[in-house]
Amino acid sequence: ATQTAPVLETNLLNSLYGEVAVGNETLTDHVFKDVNLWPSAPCVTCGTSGRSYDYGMMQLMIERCAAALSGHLKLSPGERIGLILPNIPEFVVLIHGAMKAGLVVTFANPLYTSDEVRRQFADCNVKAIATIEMFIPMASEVSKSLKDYKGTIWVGGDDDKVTGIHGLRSLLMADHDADLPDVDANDVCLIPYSSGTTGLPKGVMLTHKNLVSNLKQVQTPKFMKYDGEKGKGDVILTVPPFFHIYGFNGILNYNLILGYHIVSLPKFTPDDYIKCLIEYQPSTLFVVPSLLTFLATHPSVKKEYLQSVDSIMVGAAPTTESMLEKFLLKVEKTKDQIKLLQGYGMTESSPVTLLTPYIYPYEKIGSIGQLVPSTQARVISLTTGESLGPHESGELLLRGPQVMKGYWNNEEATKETIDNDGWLHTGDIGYYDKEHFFYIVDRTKELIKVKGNQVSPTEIESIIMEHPEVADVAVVGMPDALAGEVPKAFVVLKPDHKLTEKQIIDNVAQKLAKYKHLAGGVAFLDAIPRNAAGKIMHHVFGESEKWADKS
Ligand code: 4UV
Repeated sequence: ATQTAPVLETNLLNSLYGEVAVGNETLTDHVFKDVNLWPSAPCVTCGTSGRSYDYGMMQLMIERCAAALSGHLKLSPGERIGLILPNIPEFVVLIHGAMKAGLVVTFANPLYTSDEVRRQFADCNVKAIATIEMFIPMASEVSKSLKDYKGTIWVGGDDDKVTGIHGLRSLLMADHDADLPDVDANDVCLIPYSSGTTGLPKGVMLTHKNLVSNLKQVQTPKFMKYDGEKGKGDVILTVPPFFHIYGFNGILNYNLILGYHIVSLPKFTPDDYIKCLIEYQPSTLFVVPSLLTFLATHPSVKKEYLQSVDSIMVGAAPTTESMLEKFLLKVEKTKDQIKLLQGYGMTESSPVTLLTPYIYPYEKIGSIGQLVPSTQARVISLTTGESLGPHESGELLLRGPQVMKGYWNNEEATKETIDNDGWLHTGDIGYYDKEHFFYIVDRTKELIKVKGNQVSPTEIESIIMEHPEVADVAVVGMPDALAGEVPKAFVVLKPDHKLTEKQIIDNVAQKLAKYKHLAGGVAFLDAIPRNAAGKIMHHVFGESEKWADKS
């Protein structure tokens, strides 16, 4: 073992930006640490309704929410609360109020069907749900399968309107007798769901320390607009959901720390987005690649609307260099006038591991960036497992204090993802250059990314397998100009069965959120390629004509 160690140390990359101290602050304390310096600055605004709170009011509501969850709903530290909320200002009240009360939050996409929400909330044993009026019936239905359920919170409602439901307004107005706990920074505070490299979505256990470390890592002057200075009052416009790790920690918490005005849309429409560009004059846009494509190609986006914008942050799925350049051409800006920044992350790493510096050489455009402080990387050969040198592609491995504690109730998946030396196996294929800029070129994992959203092939495959006529199935991501990828099903039917493409598509559509629908269609095959262990070789589909549609 001593002989191989030096070999392993070769091609082990450390961040060029040093280390950050991992403290003992809780996430909410860290995020709102400087709030007293700018209490009357606008904090979060709903870009659709205009509803807005300043920092002082936000802090007050968070404290009152924590007291209500603990004192009125009787939720105890460590218990889980599920949020089914779009990007609205009250999202911040609920999530930080819950964390202040020592609760563990899990969030679901409001577009989910009740089956999807139930699966997630039952898996981590949710005791209370907070949602908006539209989804109260879904919350009530889901709550029937939850043990020792303590109550539903109606964000935007009053107590007396629906019996048995707690209106958030009433909760915040009343005084509650609560003894808030001392929260330990090593405690888990967030369980987002991710399918990781394989299988169904799993709960990702993130501690205060994981999330705070990551916020400290990205608050490194080189990666920041004002070299680390806060309180400049910039306006940011953001669409990525707060119920995904990019939207929550990478965007929301990061910009709250800086005292920025966060304008967000609960639901993206081109008209609302353009209205926000004109009305709020944001300096920074946080996007996923499909939104960048919209900005670069949609006829209704005029260059005048982007006059206030000086930087755009893009992440969560692959971005092409040509799309970044197309965008600059469309808005007639130079790379100095609008900085195109890219970040790479995973739910399992809180999320940021790589980021482009605020100022970086133009020839590196398309790179996912450099390692943030306290983060190490290796790129390993897919065949030999050895660590590779510059410009050699292999699987990207990452290590740092932002890496999750593990998957919830799933030691096996944890062991498959984080090895004994603490390396997170990303399932992404990439390389680095001599200046330690990284590039993603492919993926070994099964995950499909539709407009930055995770889609687990296994989840769709198991629904298709429910048809008694289906003998075998594989779901694969197919390239799509706008969404990046869309799911397509390859199906083997039992002899003489006549199940149609439409029947398969409709059944998936009934059970899963829209972005998981089979937009890539269905193809019928004679056999699904599987390896010796019986695992579907998802990767083969993209490569070979032999799997082409035979229907
Ligand atoms: O688990 P997840 O859904 O997590 C994310 C998190 C994304 C980011 C990106 C930039 C940030 O600054 C930030 O705060 C959060 O998407 O999916 C993880 C997988 O998404 C792909 C890759 O396959 C990951 O394993 N992915 C994420 N970012 C990029 C990407 C990227 N920049 N380029 C290519 N693929």
